[in-house]
Amino acid sequence: MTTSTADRSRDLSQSYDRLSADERMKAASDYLRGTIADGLLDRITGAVPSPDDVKLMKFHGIYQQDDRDLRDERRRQKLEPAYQFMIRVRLPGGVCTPAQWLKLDELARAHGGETLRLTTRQTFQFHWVLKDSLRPIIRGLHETLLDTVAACGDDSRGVMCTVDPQSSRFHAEVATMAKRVSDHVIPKTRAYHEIWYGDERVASSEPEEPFYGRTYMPRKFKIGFALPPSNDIDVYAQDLGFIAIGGPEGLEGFNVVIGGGMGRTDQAPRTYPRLASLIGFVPVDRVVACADAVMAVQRDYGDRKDRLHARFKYTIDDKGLDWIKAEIEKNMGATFDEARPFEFGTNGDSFGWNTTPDGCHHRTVFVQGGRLTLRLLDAMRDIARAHKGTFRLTPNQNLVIAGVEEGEKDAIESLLDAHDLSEEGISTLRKNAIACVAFPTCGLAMAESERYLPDLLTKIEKIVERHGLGDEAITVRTSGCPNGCSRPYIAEIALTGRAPGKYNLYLGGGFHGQRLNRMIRENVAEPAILEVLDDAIGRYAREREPGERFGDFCIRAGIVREVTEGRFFND
Ligand code: SRM
Ligand code: SF4
Repeated sequence: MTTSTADRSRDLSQSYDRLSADERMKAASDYLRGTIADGLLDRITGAVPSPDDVKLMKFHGIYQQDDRDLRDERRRQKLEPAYQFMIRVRLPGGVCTPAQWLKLDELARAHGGETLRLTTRQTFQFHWVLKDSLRPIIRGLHETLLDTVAACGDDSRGVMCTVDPQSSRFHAEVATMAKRVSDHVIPKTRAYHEIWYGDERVASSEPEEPFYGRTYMPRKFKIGFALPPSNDIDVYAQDLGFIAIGGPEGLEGFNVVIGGGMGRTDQAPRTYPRLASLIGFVPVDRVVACADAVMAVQRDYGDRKDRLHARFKYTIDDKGLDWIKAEIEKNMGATFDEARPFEFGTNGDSFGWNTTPDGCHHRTVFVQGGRLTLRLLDAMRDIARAHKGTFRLTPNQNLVIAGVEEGEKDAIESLLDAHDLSEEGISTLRKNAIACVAFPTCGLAMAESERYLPDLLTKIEKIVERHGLGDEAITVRTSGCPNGCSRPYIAEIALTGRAPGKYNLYLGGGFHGQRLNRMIRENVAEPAILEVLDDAIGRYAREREPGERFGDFCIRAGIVREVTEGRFFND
């Protein structure tokens, strides 16, 4: 990766007093080793005792959590919290093989509370993992060439890629590109191999992290590849997004968008969600160099003193888009071409069977809230034993049984029937709704999300039905706090948690993720939410124009004001 720019992150790490505590911790961590290996041996606690190691483990894809349903009771009993861990797998483009699926299944049954979670960035999470199970899981994953490196932490996270098999004839090329970029931006430290696989440390005169240096990125950095007309990955929510552009001869290159991000903090008005800005076009052979160049700008100029202000979106707004673009071009050694025309149609998934020109069949399976319960695990285990293609995880937390050959289709269909896996009777509203995890595992949750969404949808479905709207496609997303892990600020209807049972309500996002929504009610309970929705959906049923989307209607009818700047502040 690029080392041509002065590595300001390494310069800065010399003057510790100018850096935030997290930057100092990273710099002193010996390239993410810290004392994690010792902490795993501590028998006194179910936690990893050093708070610095807890942070460093995120770079290894591991979060220390505790069961929040039990927190108060355990406090009363003077017991330590019910510590457990979440492990996130690195899975570029959300693709895995049946053998990998079977291993994930086996590990989830043995060590992960008999459940797996499909995430909004197309990967698997294990929850409910005890300290002693961390190594068995990571070594088990290694057996099928999976790992959890940089699934969290201040680095480039899992690279996303459109899954919709019908979205484009360039799908395979773009998926390969996503994997290439993911492999390229992965941290190079051997700490992971030493701690989790037990590899010996090998002395080397080579720099351990030629790109990242000792302090890695100022904050998480997210990359995604979209294939119009599908914007399932929500490209405008990525720090760096590539939008595939094809021509008569094949895939020509990508439009590049930068500076997307959802996270905001209710009490910090200077934080805001932002849509990524389009800066130009790069040909296929310049994609890796472009990723390098963009990341180098954020590495060198991102805020390393204030983590609330450290995402790339703030660097861009502080320095100016033109300045940032010029720096990227300098790093890349080339200028961007003018962006090419493209059009998105939806950010949802296409359910049922789809067939691609290569004759392969693909079946999208609905997974409510991304949660693979034991019933779904049983079904998918049987399917994985019979399936010869791949599985693809969608950014809407659903699942595609992909690459099914003609001769295999009946067998898969019979297994789906045998396990009663059918989308019949499930509304379009429900099939494309997203909920973040929230309680009981997420340490930052303020309100329920995954456990609340099914009931909330039932109530919204009733409103939609009462107003005679039929099976309407309206995007609904809930997050248990304003961090926005379900990408709520681009949904047509969104709730973000404020306190148990209380949410901010947002309306007016773009149907294919192209426009931010706006808050219409702050810190309200369900009756107030349903009242607003009843009114807005009722008006939509009566006053909408042909083909008009609910989010667009909310703007046109003046229910909320349009967000025109590509970002909104707390107002
Ligand atoms: Fe997220 C933190 C779950 C996608 C923005 N997110 C967390 C943590 C790790 C809580 C924590 O820091 O202790 C959550 C773990 C909960 C649990 O128990 O599993 C968590 N985020 C998730 C997942 C699992 C939600 C889901 O239900 O699928 C998603 C995992 C994605 C993955 O596979 O890598 C997930 N998180 C997102 C997204 C969506 C995306 O990237 O497309 C966002 C918004 C986009 C963005 O980054 O701006 C997102 N998560 C955050 C933030 C706010 C970041 C910010 O800039 O302010 C936090 C908090 C933080 O980083 O400080 C956070
Ligand atoms: Fe947790 Fe908040 Fe993310 Fe939901 S949005 S998973 S509550 S950090």
